[in-house]
Amino acid sequence: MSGGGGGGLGAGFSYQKFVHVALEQTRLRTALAPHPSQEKFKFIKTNEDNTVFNALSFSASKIRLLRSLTIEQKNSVQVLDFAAFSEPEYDLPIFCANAFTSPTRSIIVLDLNPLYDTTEHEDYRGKYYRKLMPLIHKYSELLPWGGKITSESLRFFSPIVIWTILEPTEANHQVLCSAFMDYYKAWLELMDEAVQETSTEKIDRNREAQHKYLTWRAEKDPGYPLLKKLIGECAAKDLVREFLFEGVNSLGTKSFLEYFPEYAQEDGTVNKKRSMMGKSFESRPWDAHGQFVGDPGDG
Ligand code: BLA
Repeated sequence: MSGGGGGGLGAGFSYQKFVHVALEQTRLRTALAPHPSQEKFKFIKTNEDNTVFNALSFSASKIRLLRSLTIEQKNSVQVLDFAAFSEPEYDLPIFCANAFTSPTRSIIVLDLNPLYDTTEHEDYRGKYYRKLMPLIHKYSELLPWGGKITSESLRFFSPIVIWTILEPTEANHQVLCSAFMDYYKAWLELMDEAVQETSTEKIDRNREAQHKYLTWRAEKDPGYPLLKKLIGECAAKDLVREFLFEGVNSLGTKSFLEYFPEYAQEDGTVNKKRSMMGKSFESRPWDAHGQFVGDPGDG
């Protein structure tokens, strides 16, 4: 597992290990069954022969979808996209680990993305994040805030989000691996403790919140241009809608513009821009208690 020349990791490491360990941990707590999307996406053909895709998806009693995608390009790009979505009977956060590593830098988002915006829904913040705040205190120095970010992303992030840009060194990789496991174990713990909701109204609300999240990411994920380049537009669209954000076609019927009307253009189509608000938040916009203190104009 040693890095390539000069400590750069573009060549010598793999996110596959993260996936293996996470699946091992999951199996200690619940029985995983292959998800229907698994068959179709097991073998993904790429336009470049030095590139390997690995896609896995499962479900379990409380887990609607647990899926991972890694992309490995010899001596250059390494990608991890690992996420877990609960059944709508639970209002569990969405586990989200995304890493894009090139020979010069790693762009990382690691979070338990809230199903409900934690600034608007203080009860939700209290329920899940109050006791998780030590996690961000543990890592905020080694994995510092990555600087200005697409402002729309903030509403999908929690007060413990790790958003960082790192030099891809062996040491940073070790820290990231440790943070990934800490965050994932925290999610598994919440999953274990989660009690099934019985009110139809609340279940419907959870389902719609998850659908809104899936709708956002299926339309605006920053990884999409690279996927398009590697496997072509059609296959990339399929991968996004039927694998990575599976559920976008089935959990709800609202369209992207119904959830995010600010993206509507005069002719009724969706604005292709990734962001209407632009980038902001120069520094971490939550205080030590997870209270939002951000000012978009702070930088
Ligand atoms: C960049 N990826 C980014 C950035 C973020 C994320 C925050 C920085 C640019 C920005 O401000 O948007 C990730 N953003 C997220 C995530 C959420 C979000 C996870 O809002 C969740 C709500 N990244 C991947 C994958 C690929 C990838 C799978 O996770 C490729 C297949 C690539 N991400 C990628 C690339 C960039 C990037 C190439 C730099 C280009 C850019 O900034 O658009």
